[in-house]
Amino acid sequence: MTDIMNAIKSAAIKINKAIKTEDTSKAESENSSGDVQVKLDIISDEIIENEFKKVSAIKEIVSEEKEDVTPMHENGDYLIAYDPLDGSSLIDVNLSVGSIFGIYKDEYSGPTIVAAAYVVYGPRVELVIARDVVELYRLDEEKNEFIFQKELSLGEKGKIVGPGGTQKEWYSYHKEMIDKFFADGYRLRYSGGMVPDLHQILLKGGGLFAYPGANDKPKGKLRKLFEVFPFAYVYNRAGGLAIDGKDDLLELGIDHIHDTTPCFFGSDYEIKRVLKTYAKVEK
Ligand code: AHM
Ligand code: MG
Repeated sequence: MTDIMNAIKSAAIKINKAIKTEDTSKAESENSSGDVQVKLDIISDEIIENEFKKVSAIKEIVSEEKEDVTPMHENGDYLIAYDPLDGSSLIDVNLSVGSIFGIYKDEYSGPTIVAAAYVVYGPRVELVIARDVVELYRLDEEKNEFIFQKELSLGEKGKIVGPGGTQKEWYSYHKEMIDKFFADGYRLRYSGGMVPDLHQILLKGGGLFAYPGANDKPKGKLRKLFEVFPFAYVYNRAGGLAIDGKDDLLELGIDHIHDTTPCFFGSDYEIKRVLKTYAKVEK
C-alpha cells in the first residue's frame, strides 16, 4: 500500500506541473461516458498509468478515461480505479480540479474498497489519504514532497450545501429538501468540481454534497468506481455518511465499470435529513 501511495504522490507532482505548463484546450476525443476530453485528461491518465506500472502490488487498473481495464502485475493484490483529472472542464477557467483513486481487493464494488485517495490541484496542492483514518498532506513545491498536516474528521453538522445537477431537472421532493436547507440558513458552496466541493465540506467539518438522480439523469452523473466509492470511503472513515438516498453507497455493487449512481455525502445531521426525504420515494 505504501508503494501505491508513493506512486500517487509522484503522479500528482507530475500532473500539477502539467496543469501549470501544458495546453488546456479540448482534445478531439470523448471518454467512455461520452464526455469531451481535454488534452490534460489524456496526459494525466498516461502519467498515472506509468507510475502504477512500476508497482508490483497492483494487479490491474481502470481509468475513467478508458473503456476497459488494463492488466498490470499478475501476482498483485490490488485493483485501482481512478479519475485522472476530475472536473477538467474547469481547467480553462482556472478553478480547482482533482485526481481520485479507489483501491479495491478481489473485485470492483463498494464493499471491497480498502483505501482511497484524492488530490486537489488548487492554489495549493493537497492530498487526502483514507485508510483506517483520513490524513491531509500538502505539497511543498520546493522540496517536491507531500508533508503531513493533520487527520481529518467530520462533525455532527455543518453549514454549507453543494447541490449538483440541473435544477430544472430535479425531482420536486429533492428541490424541496435543498430549498429547506437554504431556508434554514445553509450557505451555497458549489464550484462544479466534486473534488474541491467535497474537500471543502470535509475541511470545514460538515455539510452536504448531493448529485441526485433527476429527470434527465435518473442514475445521476457521478461514476461509482472512479468518483463515488472513493469519496464514500473517505467520508465514512472521517465519521460522515455517504448514501444513494436510501442505502449506504459502500453496500452497492456494479453491473458495468462506468456505472453511475445518485449520491449524497455529508455529516450525520444532513444525511439523516436526506434519508428522511428519500424514505418516501421508490428506488
Ligand atoms: P468529469 O469526471 O467529466 O470531470 O465529471 C465529474 C464532474 C464532478 O466533478 C462534478 O461534481 C460534476 O461533474 C458536475 O457536472 P455537471 O456540471 O455536468 O452537473
Ligand atoms: Mg470525474
